[in-house]
Amino acid sequence: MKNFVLFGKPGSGKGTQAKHLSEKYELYHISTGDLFRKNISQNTKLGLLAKSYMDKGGLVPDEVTIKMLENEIKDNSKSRGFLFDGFPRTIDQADTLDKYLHSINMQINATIALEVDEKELISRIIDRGKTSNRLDDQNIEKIKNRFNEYNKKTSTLIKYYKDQNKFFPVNGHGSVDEITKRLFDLIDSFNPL
Ligand code: B4P
Repeated sequence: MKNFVLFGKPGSGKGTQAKHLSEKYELYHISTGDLFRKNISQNTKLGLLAKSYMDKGGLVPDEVTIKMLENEIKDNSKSRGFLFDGFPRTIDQADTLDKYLHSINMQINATIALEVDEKELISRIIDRGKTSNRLDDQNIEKIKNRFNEYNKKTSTLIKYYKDQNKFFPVNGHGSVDEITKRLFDLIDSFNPL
């Protein structure tokens, strides 16, 4: 079983590329952002809580996010592997994920980071905001807050995974197809799945 983390700043294309990767390598795709948005659309208690953070561009608290993630892994334990999209986003989330996977004889095999500069990210997010109805996409201050959250809480994961020799950066500029090909080439260069 192989498990990958898709890593990158807000809007770097994690969700976009996760669809292609999970299809080709038959990985179960877990997007914490999508799970929160599903809960919001169903007006659950978790959704209401998540919304109060997401709408401002902040991260949802770790204890809530980690519990939801563990349940999702348990419910899909027969999968060929997992593709974690947007998780982990803090050192606590990464530590808990490592310990949890270890307890069920699994591990993260690679963290693949999409690298895109902030000017391009702002333009992608504002563009999506015209149709997405996502409040966190529509306002430059909220978008900047998402970058601040990334810089304060998430970017330290680069060292965390580098120290484990599991960090693989990929150029995230270009067309969706070009980036997908770069990701396929990288994953195919690992030991056979
Ligand atoms: P996420 O749902 O993870 O979303 P994201 O960071 O905005 O975007 P992603 O990188 O997936 O980009 P996408 O493919 O959509 O997070 C949203 C919020 O949820 C967070 O801010 C936080 O509040 C909360 N949250 C989620 N996980 C959490 C966690 N673990 N802990 C705490 N809180 C958590 O692409 C963006 C846009 O660019 C799209 O419109 C796409 O079409 C376009 N695009 C993609 N690739 C492109 C390309 N090559 N060229 C041009 N446009 C492209």
